[in-house]
Amino acid sequence: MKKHTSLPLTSAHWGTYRVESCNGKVSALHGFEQDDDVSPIGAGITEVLEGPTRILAPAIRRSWLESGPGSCTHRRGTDPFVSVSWETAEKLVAGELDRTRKKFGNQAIYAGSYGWASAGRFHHAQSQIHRFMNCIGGYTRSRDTYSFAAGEVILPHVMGNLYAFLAFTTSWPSIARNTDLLVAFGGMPLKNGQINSGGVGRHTQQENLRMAVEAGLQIVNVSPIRSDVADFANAQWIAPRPNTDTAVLIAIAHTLYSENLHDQEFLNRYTCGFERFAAYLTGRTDGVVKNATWASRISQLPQREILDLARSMARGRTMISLSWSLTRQDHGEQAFWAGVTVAAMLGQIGLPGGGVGFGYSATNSVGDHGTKIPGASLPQGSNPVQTYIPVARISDMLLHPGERYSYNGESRIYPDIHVVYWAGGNPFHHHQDINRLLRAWQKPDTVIVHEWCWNSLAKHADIVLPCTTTLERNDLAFSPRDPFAVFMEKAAEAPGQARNDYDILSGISRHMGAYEAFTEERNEAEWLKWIYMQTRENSRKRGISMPDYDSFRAKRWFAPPPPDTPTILLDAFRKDPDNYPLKTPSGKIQIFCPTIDRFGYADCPGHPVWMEPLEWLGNADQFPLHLISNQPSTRLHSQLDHAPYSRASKVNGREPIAINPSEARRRGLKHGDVVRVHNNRGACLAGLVIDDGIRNSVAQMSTGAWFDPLEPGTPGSLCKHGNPNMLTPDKGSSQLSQGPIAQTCLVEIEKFNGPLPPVTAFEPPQIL
Ligand SMILES: Nc1nc2c(c(=O)[nH]1)N[C@H]1C(S)=C(S)[C@@H](COP(=O)(O)OP(=O)(O)OC[C@H]3O[C@@H](n4cnc5c(=O)[nH]c(N)nc54)[C@H](O)[C@@H]3O)O[C@H]1N2
Ligand SMILES: Nc1nc2c(c(=O)[nH]1)N[C@H]1C(S)=C(S)[C@@H](COP(=O)(O)OP(=O)(O)OC[C@H]3O[C@@H](n4cnc5c(=O)[nH]c(N)nc54)[C@H](O)[C@@H]3O)O[C@H]1N2
Ligand SMILES: [Mo]
Repeated sequence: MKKHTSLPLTSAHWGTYRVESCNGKVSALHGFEQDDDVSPIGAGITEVLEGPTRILAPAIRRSWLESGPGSCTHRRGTDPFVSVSWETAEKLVAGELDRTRKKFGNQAIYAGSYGWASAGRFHHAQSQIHRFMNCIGGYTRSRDTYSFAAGEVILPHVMGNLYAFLAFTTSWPSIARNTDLLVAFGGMPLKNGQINSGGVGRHTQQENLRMAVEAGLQIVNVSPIRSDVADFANAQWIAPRPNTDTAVLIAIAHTLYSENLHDQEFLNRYTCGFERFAAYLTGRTDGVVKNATWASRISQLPQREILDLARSMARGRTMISLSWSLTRQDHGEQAFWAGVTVAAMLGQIGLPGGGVGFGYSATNSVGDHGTKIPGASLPQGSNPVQTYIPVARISDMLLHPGERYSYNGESRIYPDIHVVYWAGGNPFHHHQDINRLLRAWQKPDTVIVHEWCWNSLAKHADIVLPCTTTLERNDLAFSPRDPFAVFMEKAAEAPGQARNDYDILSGISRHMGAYEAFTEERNEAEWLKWIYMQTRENSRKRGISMPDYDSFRAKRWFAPPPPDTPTILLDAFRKDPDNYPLKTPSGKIQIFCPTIDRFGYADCPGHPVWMEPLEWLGNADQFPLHLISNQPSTRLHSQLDHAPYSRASKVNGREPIAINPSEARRRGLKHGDVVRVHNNRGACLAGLVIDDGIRNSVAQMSTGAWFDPLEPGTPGSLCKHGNPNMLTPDKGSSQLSQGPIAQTCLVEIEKFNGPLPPVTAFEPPQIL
């Protein structure tokens, strides 16, 4: 490893790497010497920088080019593309944006452009596109995330801003020293800790977990999947039916209350509205006692297991970890609200190693003990257009322009979208119910996409503009959640005519009279220096002394020393609630929330409640398996699915789906079979894996396999490769948050007996 320390660095959401290159091409990536737990996701990018999946020139869908905007939109995904020059592409894009803003107004351009894009502060596709759109009069934007919309909308009503809690999560050293029991709802999968949005210098989740386990930490993994906590942690595995955690948490609350194990003083001083919740627990409000017997019927956990868990949580110092996956469910607000309520009843919020955390190991940063660099970003300007959608309502918006919907106390109207502009995200990966998305996708006149690879999004666009990867440009990585600042050095020439997103947008802005406003006449080097200097200034104010720009560039990275003491979430609030109130209307934890209560939503009342989700094992009939489409261990979402590491994980070329031996036996299936996974919304093929670490009646299939329809352009067609979003429902989590609910999904699996269609996901479209 030592010999690589003189090589340039690059940064990705999955880690930092030393880059070896030769004659303008990258030959290898080597793990960063500061990182003892390098992710294997990164290295394989070298294999796909060039080759058939790489987009080399601007391309226009033929019908669109020949007959103009809105032509044969049902042929998106089947029409061939025509290569054009940059000059032509720029003029077509500028002309179409101009036509749209003049004829329909800027709100008819949807540029929410959700997605993870790449690490690097300057060449961050969303920052670029939003800045550009603001320079040409604005756009309809999106808000919240696919990660945890239900959580990020509910928490400000209950406790405060989720992002602040993620930044100040009680850090692992505090857990190792103080926590007796960590109860992880949704586990703490190390596979997810490989990732950190914006880059990661050192992967620390594994060493932290080991340190805590060696110090005697007991862990309970509450999850349908045993491997959600690493084997070495010797966790107790409790597997309720998926989507029933809220009922389990409420029964834990009931047990604490009825056995007088709760901390009434804490509830009095730091929370409000507990009485209303207690009346629900005891059944005074609805005649149903929410005890362990009740939750046992819902979750199918033995009643004893729930009682024992509640009692052991009250016995010592307990940390509750609430995985983000709990929010990507129907009524996904409730598990976070109920989890916070149980933590409040235990009275340990703000104490070392106690209380609650949101998703330990969901990314490397959650619980990481490091000094974060307050990195500056590219200024976005301001958006004069007021219209937005909760991000996961995209199909609804396209299918129902002018219709009303509820969101967080407001009644809003879907705008009428004519142009969809996407850079740095992949809705054909991330959105639920792709068959419905395909129908919605026919609505806009024009779909414009910046991509570097011929994935399903690019194939379903009208105008495809080829962009660079991080290895083909200079950039700066500082994640607001990671201690490392990295100078990302250009290591290869972009193949073909690929351009940086910045250069693509600069070119278009020239045709729209927005060049000066967009670029401020700075080039890449000038913007990088500008961003660094802003960051250095922000850091100085926080007592972090960053080197001057030239020294930083020469050394290529910088990391401030870690803080002297561990972070304890809400310790100031606990010590002095009058001077450090929470950012809620009462300044306290709101177990009952008058604001939400006033909204009058049947699907999100004023305190945590259990409600049956749309689909769960309690109403399974024709489709008896609960599908968990969780994050993949071998890639980031759909990114690098075409690289060797992800492709090596496929079974018979298809995305693996795991069920336990008895479910396999019942269906006469064996390891390696190609199966058809289906429900009333759609179907995909997958490769069967048998794993006794999967709960009964559950199937696990990661997200991210590139969508590969048997009959392109035809909603309802089988996906040959294994994209689970063929199956997931497209419904808002509630009227409060309208978040995505991918983890609420029932399916059936059967052996696929027909002739096996070859996977074509990684083949480019026809280009004329
Ligand atoms: N069923 C199911 N679905 C899910 C989830 C689930 O758990 N289950 N999880 C959801 C969650 S939490 C999330 S966050 C989303 C993630 O969804 P996305 O963030 O949309 O997924 P990515 O595959 O990361 O998409 C990023 C895209 O940006 C492109 N890209 C990378 N760098 C650049 C660049 O520099 N410029 C440009 N123009 N493009 C670039 C990549 O090629 C890729 O196509 O998925 C959601 N979907
Ligand atoms: N390697 C890798 N890491 C990633 C990502 C990636 O694409 N690849 N994506 C990143 C992103 S964008 C995000 S938002 C985070 C997401 O972080 P998480 O939401 O934590 O990720 P998941 O893997 O979807 O879910 C974690 C586990 O929750 C369990 N689970 C699902 N449903 C239920 C349920 O109803 N009850 C219980 N008790 N458990 C349940 C599943 O078994 C699953 O393995 O991950 C990040 N980390
Ligand atoms: Mo996410």
